Amino acid sequence: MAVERTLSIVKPDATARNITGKVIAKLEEAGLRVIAQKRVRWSREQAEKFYEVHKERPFYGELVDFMTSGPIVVQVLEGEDAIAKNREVMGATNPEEAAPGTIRKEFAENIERNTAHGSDSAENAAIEIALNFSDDEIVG
Ligand code: FUP
Repeated sequence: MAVERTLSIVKPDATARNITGKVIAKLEEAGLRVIAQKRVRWSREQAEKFYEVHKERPFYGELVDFMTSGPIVVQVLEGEDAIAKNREVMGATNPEEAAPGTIRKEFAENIERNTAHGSDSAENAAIEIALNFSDDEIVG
């Protein structure tokens, strides 16, 4: 195991319901440290670029609509094995399949309005962090 960084997003369904603190508490309880954080609203261009890998998928347009429908909280998380740990505490993409106690099981509304994002690899984490934060915004 190594200390890693990953990009986390608390999505618009969570900001709308005023439960960002509850979501972030789950991350911290799992041993992840928030080393950068800001509440922003993405432009369409930002959301399209972030989810470019899903461009050909049928849900792409709706996903971009949703991610620009309200504010989000973007974060850099740091910790031992942070990428896998964050995905574990988020739970499966579809909340119906998510394990008990996970963020998506407890808070997600459905597969699209699923409360949290977490990078899926070290390569994507580096790309996604650079898309959302400058070096001087990551304060440890
Ligand atoms: P995850 O890594 O768990 O966030 O899942 P994916 O990268 O497969 O999907 C990214 C986002 O696309 C999901 F968080 C929600 C959305 N999505 C849908 O809206 N419908 C689907 O069938 C699959 C994903």
